[in-house]
Amino acid sequence: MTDMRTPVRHEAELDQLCINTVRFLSVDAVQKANSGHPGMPLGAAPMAYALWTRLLKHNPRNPDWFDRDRFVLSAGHGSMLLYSLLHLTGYDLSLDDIKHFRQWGSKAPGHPERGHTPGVEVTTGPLGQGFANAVGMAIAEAQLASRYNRPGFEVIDHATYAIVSDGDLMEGVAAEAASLAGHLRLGKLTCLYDNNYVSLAAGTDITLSEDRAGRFDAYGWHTVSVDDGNDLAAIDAALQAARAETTRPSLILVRTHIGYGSPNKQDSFGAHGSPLGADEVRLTKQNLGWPTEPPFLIPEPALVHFRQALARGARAEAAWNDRVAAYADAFPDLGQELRRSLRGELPPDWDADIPIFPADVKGIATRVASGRVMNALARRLPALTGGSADLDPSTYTALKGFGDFNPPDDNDDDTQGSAGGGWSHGGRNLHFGVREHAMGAIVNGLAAHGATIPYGSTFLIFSDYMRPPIRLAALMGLHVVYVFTHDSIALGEDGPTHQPVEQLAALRAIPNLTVIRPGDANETAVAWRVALETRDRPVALVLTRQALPTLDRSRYAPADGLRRGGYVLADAPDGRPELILMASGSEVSLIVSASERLHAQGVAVRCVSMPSWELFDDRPQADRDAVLPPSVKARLAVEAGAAQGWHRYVGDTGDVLSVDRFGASAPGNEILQHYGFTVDNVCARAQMLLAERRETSASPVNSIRGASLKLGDAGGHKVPA
Ligand SMILES: Cc1ncc(C[n+]2csc(CCOP(=O)(O)OP(=O)(O)O)c2C)c(N)n1
Repeated sequence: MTDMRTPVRHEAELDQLCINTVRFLSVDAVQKANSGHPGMPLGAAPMAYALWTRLLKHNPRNPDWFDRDRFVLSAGHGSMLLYSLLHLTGYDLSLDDIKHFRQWGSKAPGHPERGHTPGVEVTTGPLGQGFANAVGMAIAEAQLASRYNRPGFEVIDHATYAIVSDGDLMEGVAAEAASLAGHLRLGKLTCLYDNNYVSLAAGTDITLSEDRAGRFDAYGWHTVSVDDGNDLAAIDAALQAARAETTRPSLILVRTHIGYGSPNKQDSFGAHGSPLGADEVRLTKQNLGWPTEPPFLIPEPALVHFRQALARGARAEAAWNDRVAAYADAFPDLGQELRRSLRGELPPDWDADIPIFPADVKGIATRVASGRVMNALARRLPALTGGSADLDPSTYTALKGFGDFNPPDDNDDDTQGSAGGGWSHGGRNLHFGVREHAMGAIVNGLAAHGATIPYGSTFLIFSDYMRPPIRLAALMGLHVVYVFTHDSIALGEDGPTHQPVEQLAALRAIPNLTVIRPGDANETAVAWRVALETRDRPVALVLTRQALPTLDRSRYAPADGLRRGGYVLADAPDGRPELILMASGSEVSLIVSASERLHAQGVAVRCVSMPSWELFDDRPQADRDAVLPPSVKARLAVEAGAAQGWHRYVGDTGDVLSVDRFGASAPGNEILQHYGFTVDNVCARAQMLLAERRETSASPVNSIRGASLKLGDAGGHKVPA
């Protein structure tokens, strides 16, 4: 048994002491919580120890130091492994937090959560996501290095590491991301694969028999195998080989044993997700020569060794600060730009080129307006970077002339699909290929990395393919922008497989995600402003394929009303409506036309644009009541999507013109007719509501029926403050 009081004499002895400290801190925490995953930390502790004490560039006193290496525990269920490393190396995570692992108020939650625990880069747990986040981080590093570094001034120079598990490699999102990472030649990305042949419910012999190294070789990765996960020298050598490899990402396949050291549970799925049990903890400690008491033992020599990270980290950060200062002297403009991007600030006048779209009855699609706005932003906003899942020509998301992110020596002859500006790791146009899921997770990695404002784009229907990372972006509060186009049955001929119905409702159900469906080109411009100013959560822009009239804002309320989520476009005389029509996106122009007809029929109608429920719900009650006065019960919402949720705004007595079945294959206009999205039908539904109101009550608002609606009159709208 290790004598904890005597100084360690040999380096190997100290290594072993440190590794076992990580192991049993993790095991004791899981045991005390009576919940968690002890098997993974027991097996993966040596590789984690080697990386964290010998290679990883980090400063525990400043987890936000920008040029730190990024570390992702993709196998988030092994969270105690990470918490042990964070505590031992000196991050602000106390032993008490670890003793309260998985308990209310502890900084050591069940799975690693970004923003909750200092030093946790990304929230992980849903397998595969962390792997793809790491790819995004490596892309961010490569892009920023290419933009900012100058000979002799390497201001951006860090690596990205991840520990990944069988489950990670089984998930499709990791396959997508790995394929892209290989193609992009992300040489500073290294994944350590905890290759233990056991997952949650069984050995992997019943689920996973492909040649993993061969698969990654085929993706264009550099692969190294370590036959014994306890062989530190072999792990070190593999890590060094990965570091020396600069043109391919590296996968180090480390043969480990889940639950290593546990006499009765090693190599069994029983060690995966349940505490070992008091008896087995004791037996495991005895087996590995560790004192059975006290729990949470941290031998002094181990702590001293781990805590060397503090001085090393402080030195590294200080050297970097000097480097950045010298850089800012040599390249003042770039230095200023870099510092601003690092702080996540928008440059002054970032929005100076955003176009104002002239009123136009024929109008343009909001996807086209979005494309113009993005390109107007790109020059002044270097942090803006992103792309689509092979749909740029349809989503209008290419930043023209701002380069394509690809290996520099690729694609010299074939410039198909290029946004212009050259192929390099400095390109701001990311080409995700047909990989929506990875795109979602990769943009999360870019946002978590910092100094970028990433966007990802596809058809709204395929937001379903990226729902898990959207949810995680919202959970992490990442500043990501989604550009979802082809937003309804109105997209037409592609038919029901491509026509979103329930996707808007599904996105709105995600907490902390702002969904904006602008009603015309000028609302689209404001939506982009909101998306860029909103730094603490993701924003989804939901845009049309088809052209929409650009409203004449001298006649209707300014598009800036979008900031309030819902605003009165045009009102009944004296602001006393008997009927409210509300709509988002493409249906706004429909209710505007219907309002004109109803007004001619003598109805006192208010027309409300509702581009964003989340922005609207954020307003004080009085503001919301000013838009939707509680006394007005006749309310009709019009949206070419599922009705779910609209009753919050139309109330029990209101109505929703919606799409609650699948779409159809036909030209968009025809489908809209068949589904009732016509002025005739909106007016008929509105009149029915009014008739019902008159039947059920002698409404005082009836007295203003017949007064004139001032649509078309600049003073006609009444916009709440
Ligand atoms: C997307 C997703 N599906 C399912 C789970 C539930 N789960 C947690 S760990 C795990 C498998 C664990 O196997 P492995 O990745 O090999 O980890 P190890 O058992 O080696 O710790 C599963 C299915 C999850 N966390 N994420």
